[in-house]
Amino acid sequence: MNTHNSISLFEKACELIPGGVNSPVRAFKSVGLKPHFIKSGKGCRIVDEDGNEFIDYVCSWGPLILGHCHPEVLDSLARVMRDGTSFGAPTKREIEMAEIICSMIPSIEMVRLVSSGTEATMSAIRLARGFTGRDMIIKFSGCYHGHSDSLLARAGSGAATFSIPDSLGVPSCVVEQTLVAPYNDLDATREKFELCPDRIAAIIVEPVAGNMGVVPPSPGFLQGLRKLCDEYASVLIFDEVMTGFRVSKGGAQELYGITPDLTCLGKVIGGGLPVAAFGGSRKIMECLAPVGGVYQAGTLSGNPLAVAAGLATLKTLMRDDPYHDLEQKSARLENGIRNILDKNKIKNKINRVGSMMSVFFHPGPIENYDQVLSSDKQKFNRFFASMLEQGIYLAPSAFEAWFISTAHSIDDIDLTIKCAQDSLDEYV
Ligand code: KE4
Repeated sequence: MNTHNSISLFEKACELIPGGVNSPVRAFKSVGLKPHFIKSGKGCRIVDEDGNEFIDYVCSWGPLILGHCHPEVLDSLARVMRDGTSFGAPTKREIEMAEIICSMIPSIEMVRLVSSGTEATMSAIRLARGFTGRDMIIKFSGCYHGHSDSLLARAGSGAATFSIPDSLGVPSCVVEQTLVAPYNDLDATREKFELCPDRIAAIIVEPVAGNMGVVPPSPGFLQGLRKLCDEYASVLIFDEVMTGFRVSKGGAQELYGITPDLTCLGKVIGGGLPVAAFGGSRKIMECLAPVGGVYQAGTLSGNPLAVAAGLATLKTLMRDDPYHDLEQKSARLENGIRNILDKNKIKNKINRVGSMMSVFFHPGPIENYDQVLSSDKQKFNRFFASMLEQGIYLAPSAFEAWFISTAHSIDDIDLTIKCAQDSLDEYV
Protein backbone atom coordinates (compact mmCIF):
# COMPACT_ATOMS: atom_id res chain seq x y z
CA MET A 1 0.00 0.00 0.00
CA ASN A 2 1.40 3.38 -1.02
CA THR A 3 1.43 5.78 1.92
CA HIS A 4 3.91 8.32 0.58
CA ASN A 5 1.63 11.37 0.83
CA SER A 6 0.34 10.50 4.30
CA ILE A 7 3.89 10.03 5.57
CA SER A 8 5.06 13.41 4.27
CA LEU A 9 1.90 15.15 5.48
CA PHE A 10 2.40 13.58 8.92
CA GLU A 11 5.99 14.86 9.06
CA LYS A 12 4.80 18.36 8.23
CA ALA A 13 1.90 18.13 10.69
CA CYS A 14 4.23 17.06 13.50
CA GLU A 15 6.19 20.31 13.10
CA LEU A 16 3.09 22.42 13.69
CA ILE A 17 0.61 20.31 15.67
CA PRO A 18 1.52 18.33 18.81
CA GLY A 19 1.85 14.71 17.67
CA GLY A 20 0.64 15.81 14.24
CA VAL A 21 -2.99 15.45 15.29
CA ASN A 22 -5.76 17.43 16.91
CA SER A 23 -6.84 14.51 19.07
CA PRO A 24 -4.32 11.96 20.43
CA VAL A 25 -5.97 8.70 19.42
CA ARG A 26 -5.74 9.73 15.74
CA ALA A 27 -1.92 9.48 15.89
CA PHE A 28 -2.07 5.64 15.67
CA LYS A 29 0.49 5.45 18.54
CA SER A 30 -1.45 2.67 20.26
CA VAL A 31 -1.08 0.43 17.19
CA GLY A 32 2.53 1.51 16.49
CA LEU A 33 1.84 2.88 13.01
CA LYS A 34 1.70 6.25 11.28
CA PRO A 35 -1.77 7.67 10.57
CA HIS A 36 -3.33 7.91 7.13
CA PHE A 37 -4.44 11.39 6.15
CA ILE A 38 -8.02 11.09 4.96
CA LYS A 39 -9.15 13.04 1.91
CA SER A 40 -12.81 12.10 1.54
CA GLY A 41 -15.62 9.81 2.66
CA LYS A 42 -18.78 8.47 1.04
CA GLY A 43 -21.18 6.02 2.61
CA CYS A 44 -19.14 3.52 4.61
CA ARG A 45 -15.90 4.20 2.73
CA ILE A 46 -13.05 6.69 3.15
CA VAL A 47 -10.16 7.50 0.78
CA ASP A 48 -6.76 8.69 1.97
CA GLU A 49 -4.36 11.17 0.39
CA ASP A 50 -2.65 8.33 -1.50
CA GLY A 51 -5.89 7.15 -3.03
CA ASN A 52 -6.22 4.09 -0.79
CA GLU A 53 -9.86 3.20 -0.09
CA PHE A 54 -11.05 1.66 3.19
CA ILE A 55 -14.26 0.35 4.67
CA ASP A 56 -14.54 2.64 7.70
CA TYR A 57 -15.46 1.30 11.16
CA VAL A 58 -14.34 4.45 13.00
CA CYS A 59 -17.12 6.61 11.48
CA SER A 60 -15.59 9.71 13.09
CA TRP A 61 -15.62 7.82 16.46
CA GLY A 62 -19.38 7.29 16.34
CA PRO A 63 -21.17 10.36 14.91
CA LEU A 64 -21.65 8.96 11.39
CA ILE A 65 -24.34 6.37 12.09
CA LEU A 66 -25.70 7.23 8.61
CA GLY A 67 -22.27 7.01 6.98
CA HIS A 68 -20.23 9.73 5.27
CA CYS A 69 -21.92 12.48 3.19
CA HIS A 70 -25.47 11.28 3.77
CA PRO A 71 -27.54 13.23 1.18
CA GLU A 72 -30.09 14.50 3.69
CA VAL A 73 -27.36 15.82 5.96
CA LEU A 74 -25.60 17.56 3.07
CA ASP A 75 -28.87 18.98 1.71
CA SER A 76 -29.73 20.37 5.12
CA LEU A 77 -26.33 22.05 5.43
CA ALA A 78 -26.60 23.52 1.91
CA ARG A 79 -30.01 24.99 2.72
CA VAL A 80 -28.95 26.54 6.00
CA MET A 81 -25.46 27.82 5.24
CA ARG A 82 -26.70 30.56 2.89
CA ASP A 83 -28.69 32.13 5.72
CA GLY A 84 -25.60 32.44 7.90
CA THR A 85 -23.20 30.30 9.90
CA SER A 86 -23.60 31.70 13.43
CA PHE A 87 -25.47 34.50 15.18
CA GLY A 88 -24.80 34.13 18.88
CA ALA A 89 -28.54 34.51 19.27
CA PRO A 90 -31.41 32.03 19.70
CA THR A 91 -32.72 30.40 16.53
CA LYS A 92 -35.90 28.45 15.73
CA ARG A 93 -33.99 25.30 14.87
CA GLU A 94 -32.64 25.05 18.42
CA ILE A 95 -36.24 24.67 19.64
CA GLU A 96 -36.83 21.99 17.00
CA MET A 97 -33.68 20.20 18.15
CA ALA A 98 -34.77 20.39 21.78
CA GLU A 99 -38.21 19.02 20.84
CA ILE A 100 -36.80 16.03 18.96
CA ILE A 101 -34.32 15.21 21.75
CA CYS A 102 -37.07 15.34 24.38
CA SER A 103 -39.34 13.20 22.20
CA MET A 104 -36.63 10.56 21.61
CA ILE A 105 -35.36 10.51 25.23
CA PRO A 106 -38.37 10.90 27.58
CA SER A 107 -36.18 11.35 30.71
CA ILE A 108 -35.12 14.69 29.23
CA GLU A 109 -37.67 17.44 29.99
CA MET A 110 -35.21 20.28 29.26
CA VAL A 111 -31.92 20.28 27.36
CA ARG A 112 -28.95 22.58 26.84
CA LEU A 113 -26.87 22.29 23.66
CA VAL A 114 -23.07 22.53 23.76
CA SER A 115 -20.30 21.81 21.23
CA SER A 116 -18.55 18.71 22.57
CA GLY A 117 -19.07 15.69 24.78
CA THR A 118 -16.48 17.10 27.16
CA GLU A 119 -18.55 20.24 27.60
CA ALA A 120 -21.69 18.18 28.11
CA THR A 121 -20.27 16.00 30.89
CA MET A 122 -18.32 18.84 32.54
CA SER A 123 -21.51 20.92 32.64
CA ALA A 124 -23.63 18.02 33.91
CA ILE A 125 -21.19 17.45 36.78
CA ARG A 126 -21.27 21.16 37.72
CA LEU A 127 -25.07 21.14 37.50
CA ALA A 128 -25.32 18.06 39.75
CA ARG A 129 -22.97 19.71 42.27
CA GLY A 130 -25.00 22.92 42.18
CA PHE A 131 -28.31 21.09 42.49
CA THR A 132 -27.23 18.90 45.45
CA GLY A 133 -24.82 21.31 47.15
CA ARG A 134 -22.33 18.44 47.32
CA ASP A 135 -18.84 18.21 45.80
CA MET A 136 -17.91 14.54 45.32
CA ILE A 137 -18.62 12.41 42.26
CA ILE A 138 -18.18 8.74 41.41
CA LYS A 139 -16.89 7.54 38.05
CA PHE A 140 -15.73 4.12 36.87
CA SER A 141 -12.33 2.81 35.78
CA GLY A 142 -12.07 2.57 32.02
CA CYS A 143 -14.89 5.01 31.41
CA TYR A 144 -13.97 8.20 29.57
CA HIS A 145 -16.15 11.26 29.75
CA GLY A 146 -14.00 13.82 27.95
CA HIS A 147 -11.04 15.75 29.30
CA SER A 148 -12.38 18.08 32.02
CA ASP A 149 -10.18 18.03 35.13
CA SER A 150 -12.67 16.37 37.50
CA LEU A 151 -13.05 13.44 35.16
CA LEU A 152 -9.35 12.82 34.40
CA ALA A 153 -8.99 10.71 37.51
CA ARG A 154 -8.05 7.13 38.17
CA ALA A 155 -8.35 5.00 41.25
CA GLY A 156 -5.68 5.54 43.84
CA SER A 157 -3.45 2.53 44.56
CA GLY A 158 -4.60 -0.11 47.03
CA ALA A 159 -7.37 0.82 49.35
CA ALA A 160 -6.79 4.54 48.82
CA THR A 161 -10.20 6.11 48.61
CA PHE A 162 -9.02 9.23 46.87
CA SER A 163 -8.19 9.24 43.19
CA ILE A 164 -5.04 10.39 41.48
CA PRO A 165 -4.87 12.53 38.36
CA ASP A 166 -4.96 10.64 35.06
CA SER A 167 -3.10 13.44 33.30
CA LEU A 168 -0.33 15.91 34.04
CA GLY A 169 -1.71 19.35 34.77
CA VAL A 170 -4.71 18.12 36.75
CA PRO A 171 -4.44 19.35 40.35
CA SER A 172 -4.71 16.52 42.90
CA CYS A 173 -7.02 18.73 44.95
CA VAL A 174 -9.52 18.56 42.08
CA VAL A 175 -9.54 14.79 41.67
CA GLU A 176 -9.76 14.29 45.43
CA GLN A 177 -13.44 15.02 44.89
CA THR A 178 -13.64 12.17 42.38
CA LEU A 179 -14.04 8.58 43.59
CA VAL A 180 -13.31 5.78 41.13
CA ALA A 181 -14.88 2.34 41.32
CA PRO A 182 -14.46 -0.69 39.05
CA TYR A 183 -17.09 -0.85 36.29
CA ASN A 184 -19.83 -3.40 36.98
CA ASP A 185 -18.91 -3.52 40.69
CA LEU A 186 -21.93 -2.46 42.75
CA ASP A 187 -20.37 -3.47 46.09
CA ALA A 188 -17.37 -1.21 45.53
CA THR A 189 -19.70 1.60 44.46
CA ARG A 190 -21.83 1.21 47.58
CA GLU A 191 -18.64 1.36 49.69
CA LYS A 192 -17.90 4.80 48.25
CA PHE A 193 -21.28 6.06 49.40
CA GLU A 194 -20.78 4.50 52.85
CA LEU A 195 -17.35 6.18 53.08
CA CYS A 196 -18.72 9.59 52.13
CA PRO A 197 -22.44 9.59 53.02
CA ASP A 198 -24.30 12.77 52.02
CA ARG A 199 -21.22 14.08 50.18
CA ILE A 200 -21.70 12.54 46.74
CA ALA A 201 -23.34 14.82 44.19
CA ALA A 202 -23.50 12.33 41.35
CA ILE A 203 -22.52 9.09 39.72
CA ILE A 204 -21.47 9.49 36.11
CA VAL A 205 -21.38 6.32 34.04
CA GLU A 206 -21.22 5.17 30.44
CA PRO A 207 -24.32 2.91 30.50
CA VAL A 208 -22.50 0.83 27.91
CA ALA A 209 -18.79 1.47 28.28
CA GLY A 210 -17.19 2.21 24.91
CA ASN A 211 -13.88 3.79 25.88
CA MET A 212 -12.11 0.69 27.13
CA GLY A 213 -13.44 -1.15 24.16
CA VAL A 214 -17.11 -2.10 24.47
CA VAL A 215 -18.02 -3.41 27.93
CA PRO A 216 -21.77 -3.86 28.50
CA PRO A 217 -23.34 -3.36 31.93
CA SER A 218 -23.66 -6.63 33.87
CA PRO A 219 -27.25 -7.61 34.72
CA GLY A 220 -28.44 -5.42 37.58
CA PHE A 221 -25.52 -2.97 37.47
CA LEU A 222 -27.42 0.02 36.10
CA GLN A 223 -30.46 -0.80 38.24
CA GLY A 224 -28.14 -0.90 41.27
CA LEU A 225 -26.71 2.53 40.44
CA ARG A 226 -30.23 3.92 40.14
CA LYS A 227 -31.09 2.45 43.57
CA LEU A 228 -27.93 3.85 45.21
CA CYS A 229 -28.61 7.33 43.83
CA ASP A 230 -32.19 7.17 45.10
CA GLU A 231 -30.99 5.96 48.52
CA TYR A 232 -28.36 8.71 48.92
CA ALA A 233 -30.21 11.49 47.02
CA SER A 234 -27.40 11.72 44.45
CA VAL A 235 -27.82 12.50 40.75
CA LEU A 236 -27.46 9.63 38.28
CA ILE A 237 -25.78 10.89 35.11
CA PHE A 238 -25.79 8.66 32.01
CA ASP A 239 -22.99 9.66 29.68
CA GLU A 240 -24.68 8.66 26.42
CA VAL A 241 -22.32 10.62 24.20
CA MET A 242 -21.49 7.33 22.45
CA THR A 243 -24.63 5.25 23.11
CA GLY A 244 -27.23 7.98 22.53
CA PHE A 245 -29.26 7.31 19.36
CA ARG A 246 -26.67 4.55 18.68
CA VAL A 247 -27.69 1.46 20.63
CA SER A 248 -31.38 2.28 20.19
CA LYS A 249 -33.50 5.27 19.22
CA GLY A 250 -33.72 6.24 22.89
CA GLY A 251 -30.17 5.23 23.76
CA ALA A 252 -29.00 2.85 26.47
CA GLN A 253 -31.60 4.13 28.94
CA GLU A 254 -34.34 2.87 26.60
CA LEU A 255 -32.51 -0.40 25.91
CA TYR A 256 -32.03 -1.21 29.63
CA GLY A 257 -35.15 0.55 30.97
CA ILE A 258 -33.33 2.80 33.44
CA THR A 259 -34.21 6.47 33.95
CA PRO A 260 -31.19 8.65 34.77
CA ASP A 261 -31.55 12.14 36.26
CA LEU A 262 -29.26 13.73 33.66
CA THR A 263 -28.17 12.50 30.23
CA CYS A 264 -25.14 13.66 28.23
CA LEU A 265 -25.31 13.37 24.44
CA GLY A 266 -22.87 13.92 21.57
CA LYS A 267 -21.52 12.30 18.42
CA VAL A 268 -24.68 11.09 16.55
CA ILE A 269 -26.62 14.16 17.72
CA GLY A 270 -24.42 16.35 15.50
CA GLY A 271 -24.27 14.02 12.49
CA GLY A 272 -20.55 14.78 12.15
CA LEU A 273 -20.69 18.45 13.14
CA PRO A 274 -19.97 19.77 16.66
CA VAL A 275 -23.17 19.33 18.62
CA ALA A 276 -23.48 17.82 22.09
CA ALA A 277 -26.06 18.27 24.83
CA PHE A 278 -27.02 17.56 28.40
CA GLY A 279 -30.55 17.37 29.72
CA GLY A 280 -32.84 16.02 32.35
CA SER A 281 -35.68 16.95 34.68
CA ARG A 282 -36.94 20.54 34.69
CA LYS A 283 -36.23 20.68 38.45
CA ILE A 284 -32.51 20.10 37.89
CA MET A 285 -32.11 21.89 34.55
CA GLU A 286 -33.64 25.12 35.84
CA CYS A 287 -30.67 25.44 38.20
CA LEU A 288 -28.73 26.52 35.08
CA ALA A 289 -27.99 30.15 34.26
CA PRO A 290 -29.68 32.38 33.35
CA VAL A 291 -32.55 30.87 35.39
CA GLY A 292 -30.48 29.43 38.24
CA GLY A 293 -27.07 29.94 39.75
CA VAL A 294 -25.08 27.20 37.93
CA TYR A 295 -23.10 28.96 35.23
CA GLN A 296 -22.58 27.36 31.81
CA ALA A 297 -22.10 29.01 28.40
CA GLY A 298 -20.70 28.56 24.87
CA THR A 299 -20.10 30.87 21.90
CA LEU A 300 -21.10 28.28 19.32
CA SER A 301 -23.62 26.31 21.40
CA GLY A 302 -26.63 25.53 19.19
CA ASN A 303 -24.72 26.64 16.10
CA PRO A 304 -27.13 26.79 13.11
CA LEU A 305 -24.99 24.69 10.75
CA ALA A 306 -24.21 22.05 13.34
CA VAL A 307 -27.83 21.87 14.51
CA ALA A 308 -28.99 21.51 10.89
CA ALA A 309 -26.73 18.47 10.42
CA GLY A 310 -27.86 17.02 13.74
CA LEU A 311 -31.54 17.59 12.99
CA ALA A 312 -31.24 15.92 9.58
CA THR A 313 -29.55 12.94 11.24
CA LEU A 314 -32.07 12.54 14.07
CA LYS A 315 -35.07 13.04 11.75
CA THR A 316 -33.68 10.35 9.42
CA LEU A 317 -33.23 7.97 12.36
CA MET A 318 -36.76 8.70 13.60
CA ARG A 319 -38.26 8.17 10.11
CA ASP A 320 -36.26 5.13 9.00
CA ASP A 321 -35.83 3.39 12.40
CA PRO A 322 -32.74 1.50 11.13
CA TYR A 323 -31.99 -0.21 14.43
CA HIS A 324 -33.19 -3.69 13.47
CA ASP A 325 -31.15 -3.52 10.28
CA LEU A 326 -28.10 -2.26 12.20
CA GLU A 327 -28.55 -5.12 14.70
CA GLN A 328 -28.65 -7.73 11.92
CA LYS A 329 -25.55 -6.40 10.16
CA SER A 330 -23.61 -5.91 13.39
CA ALA A 331 -24.46 -9.43 14.59
CA ARG A 332 -23.30 -10.80 11.21
CA LEU A 333 -19.95 -9.07 11.63
CA GLU A 334 -19.61 -10.23 15.24
CA ASN A 335 -20.48 -13.86 14.47
CA GLY A 336 -18.38 -13.91 11.30
CA ILE A 337 -15.24 -12.75 13.08
CA ARG A 338 -15.89 -14.93 16.14
CA ASN A 339 -16.29 -18.04 13.98
CA ILE A 340 -12.98 -17.35 12.26
CA LEU A 341 -11.13 -16.78 15.55
CA ASP A 342 -12.68 -19.87 17.14
CA LYS A 343 -11.90 -22.00 14.09
CA ASN A 344 -8.27 -20.84 14.31
CA LYS A 345 -8.29 -21.58 18.06
CA ILE A 346 -7.48 -17.95 18.85
CA LYS A 347 -8.76 -16.91 22.28
CA ASN A 348 -11.22 -14.08 21.80
CA LYS A 349 -14.08 -12.22 23.43
CA ILE A 350 -16.23 -10.00 21.28
CA ASN A 351 -18.42 -7.54 23.17
CA ARG A 352 -21.20 -5.89 21.23
CA VAL A 353 -24.25 -3.76 21.96
CA GLY A 354 -26.17 -2.83 18.85
CA SER A 355 -23.86 -1.27 16.26
CA MET A 356 -20.86 -0.74 18.58
CA MET A 357 -18.48 -3.62 19.21
CA SER A 358 -14.94 -4.56 20.18
CA VAL A 359 -12.76 -7.63 19.58
CA PHE A 360 -10.57 -8.59 22.54
CA PHE A 361 -7.84 -11.21 22.19
CA HIS A 362 -8.69 -12.68 25.57
CA PRO A 363 -10.63 -15.81 26.60
CA GLY A 364 -13.19 -13.63 28.38
CA PRO A 365 -15.17 -12.58 30.27
CA ILE A 366 -14.44 -8.90 29.70
CA GLU A 367 -16.56 -7.05 32.24
CA ASN A 368 -14.20 -4.43 33.65
CA TYR A 369 -11.04 -2.43 32.92
CA ASP A 370 -8.60 -4.86 34.60
CA GLN A 371 -9.80 -7.64 32.32
CA VAL A 372 -9.52 -5.33 29.31
CA LEU A 373 -5.92 -4.54 30.21
CA SER A 374 -5.09 -8.25 30.38
CA SER A 375 -6.13 -8.79 26.76
CA ASP A 376 -3.41 -9.37 24.14
CA LYS A 377 -2.76 -5.87 22.77
CA GLN A 378 0.10 -6.98 20.50
CA LYS A 379 -2.13 -9.55 18.82
CA PHE A 380 -4.76 -6.87 18.30
CA ASN A 381 -2.12 -4.56 16.78
CA ARG A 382 -1.03 -7.25 14.31
CA PHE A 383 -4.69 -7.86 13.43
CA PHE A 384 -5.27 -4.13 13.01
CA ALA A 385 -2.23 -3.70 10.74
CA SER A 386 -3.27 -6.60 8.53
CA MET A 387 -6.85 -5.40 8.23
CA LEU A 388 -5.65 -1.90 7.37
CA GLU A 389 -3.36 -3.32 4.69
CA GLN A 390 -6.39 -5.08 3.21
CA GLY A 391 -8.51 -1.91 3.21
CA ILE A 392 -10.40 -2.25 6.48
CA TYR A 393 -10.09 0.82 8.73
CA LEU A 394 -10.69 -0.28 12.34
CA ALA A 395 -10.40 1.90 15.44
CA PRO A 396 -6.60 2.28 15.94
CA SER A 397 -6.60 0.96 19.49
CA ALA A 398 -7.45 -2.29 21.25
CA PHE A 399 -9.39 -0.17 23.72
CA GLU A 400 -11.81 1.56 21.38
CA ALA A 401 -15.15 0.66 19.80
CA TRP A 402 -15.88 -0.22 16.19
CA PHE A 403 -18.99 1.38 14.70
CA ILE A 404 -21.32 0.01 12.02
CA SER A 405 -23.43 2.50 10.04
CA THR A 406 -26.55 2.22 7.91
CA ALA A 407 -24.22 2.67 4.93
CA HIS A 408 -22.39 -0.65 5.60
CA SER A 409 -23.93 -3.25 3.28
CA ILE A 410 -24.03 -7.02 3.81
CA ASP A 411 -21.34 -7.26 1.12
CA ASP A 412 -19.15 -4.81 3.07
CA ILE A 413 -19.62 -6.90 6.22
CA ASP A 414 -18.81 -10.13 4.36
CA LEU A 415 -15.72 -8.57 2.78
CA THR A 416 -14.59 -7.48 6.25
CA ILE A 417 -15.01 -11.04 7.55
CA LYS A 418 -13.01 -12.41 4.61
CA CYS A 419 -10.23 -9.91 5.31
CA ALA A 420 -10.24 -11.04 8.94
CA GLN A 421 -9.73 -14.66 7.76
CA ASP A 422 -6.86 -13.62 5.50
CA SER A 423 -5.25 -11.56 8.26
CA LEU A 424 -5.36 -14.48 10.70
CA ASP A 425 -3.69 -16.72 8.13
CA GLU A 426 -0.79 -14.28 7.96
CA TYR A 427 -0.42 -12.17 11.01
CA VAL A 428 -2.12 -13.21 14.18
P1 KE4 B 1 -15.73 14.91 22.95
O1 KE4 B 1 -15.29 16.01 23.88
O2 KE4 B 1 -14.53 14.18 22.35
O3 KE4 B 1 -16.73 15.37 21.89
O4 KE4 B 1 -16.53 13.83 23.80
C1 KE4 B 1 -15.89 13.25 24.92
C2 KE4 B 1 -16.59 11.93 25.25
C3 KE4 B 1 -17.48 11.89 26.30
N1 KE4 B 1 -18.14 10.75 26.62
C4 KE4 B 1 -17.95 9.62 25.91
C5 KE4 B 1 -18.69 8.37 26.30
C6 KE4 B 1 -17.04 9.61 24.82
O5 KE4 B 1 -16.86 8.47 24.11
C7 KE4 B 1 -16.35 10.78 24.48
C8 KE4 B 1 -15.33 10.83 23.35
N2 KE4 B 1 -14.97 9.56 22.79
C9 KE4 B 1 -13.69 9.51 22.11
C10 KE4 B 1 -13.55 8.10 21.54
N3 KE4 B 1 -13.14 7.16 22.49
C11 KE4 B 1 -13.57 10.54 21.04
C12 KE4 B 1 -12.36 10.35 20.13
C13 KE4 B 1 -11.23 11.29 20.47
O6 KE4 B 1 -10.94 11.52 21.68
O7 KE4 B 1 -10.58 11.77 19.50
